[in-house]
Amino acid sequence: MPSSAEAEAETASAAARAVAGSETARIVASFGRHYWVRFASGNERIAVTRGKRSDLCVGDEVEVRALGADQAVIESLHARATLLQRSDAWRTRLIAANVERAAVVVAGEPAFSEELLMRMLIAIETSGIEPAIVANKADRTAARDAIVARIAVYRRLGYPVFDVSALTDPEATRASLAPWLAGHATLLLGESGMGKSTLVNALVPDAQARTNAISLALGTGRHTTTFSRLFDVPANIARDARIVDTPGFQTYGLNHVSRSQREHAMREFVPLIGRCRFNDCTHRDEPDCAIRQAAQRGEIDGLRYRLFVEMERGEA
Ligand SMILES: Nc1nc2c(ncn2[C@@H]2O[C@H](COP(=O)(O)OP(=O)(O)OP(=O)(O)O)[C@@H](O)[C@H]2O)c(=O)[nH]1
Ligand SMILES: [Mg+2]
Ligand SMILES: [Zn+2]
Repeated sequence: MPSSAEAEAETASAAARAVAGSETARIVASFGRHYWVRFASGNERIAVTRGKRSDLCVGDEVEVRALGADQAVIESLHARATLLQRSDAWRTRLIAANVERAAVVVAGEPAFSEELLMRMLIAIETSGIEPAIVANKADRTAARDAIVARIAVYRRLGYPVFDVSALTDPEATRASLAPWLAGHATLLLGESGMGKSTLVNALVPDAQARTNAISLALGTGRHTTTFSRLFDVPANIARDARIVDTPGFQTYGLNHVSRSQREHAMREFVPLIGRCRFNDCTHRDEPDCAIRQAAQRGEIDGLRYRLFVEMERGEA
């Protein structure tokens, strides 16, 4: 039951919206300052922001006001439950808002970068989003054998791992992922060529057609993933599920994440944090470093330890 204060606030904001003549919509694709929005009715259209505002992204809930038949303007943004970003020293990019889950898609061919996987998991976990790993292209058995030991490390750390072959066995892919997807908005992240769009095609049969329609309207290329887009997964595949496809990122900067957050997102580090001799230990070569010693003893994974220390050197 909402409290009366909440109910009043709800009524007040509904009234404000009614006065403004706007309608709530969700951003399902964005390209520059042009946004493809979907209303509760299922209607979709292009909307633009006022001024130079461009701090909106896929998944955002917005108020849209129609200006005649051809134009629509985004008037305001609703509060976000979650926001995933990436950032370097110069700028922060918004990836998606309001997703509850995010899966990093990896594969053996082309071989995924474990540093990028770590960076993405750190960003996901520090945004309060539930992570998972999709190990795609299981049909490429030799390439798969080469990554199986690395994937096992993440299973042991407690990440859900889905072994799938989105291209060659879409039916098993759907069966494997549907229970995890049901009831949530899920973002797919990962390097180019890992199979994110192929996964989306397995889960959303008309995804390609919808993407083509948006690409035509926005005037972008048709066949490569150049912008993120959100799809409803049909209810017969997963109940109440949405999925966001993203372009492959070659870098994933974590400038918006604090050093402490980065450390705490390394799950195996957590019980050791605070046990080093120095409070500001970099875990590189300080004496009595609990984390380096654990790596040397093989109690925590050596590669993840090395990649983290390397990453922090660049981040500092
Ligand atoms: N053998 C095999 N190939 C796959 C599988 N899934 C995807 N592929 C192929 O891998 C290539 C890349 O797949 P995409 O789905 O376009 O990859 P993506 O992650 O969306 O890539 P970007 O859009 O560039 O980020 C395509 O040639 C797919 O046909 C799979 O399960 N097995
Ligand atoms: Mg793609
Ligand atoms: Zn240390």
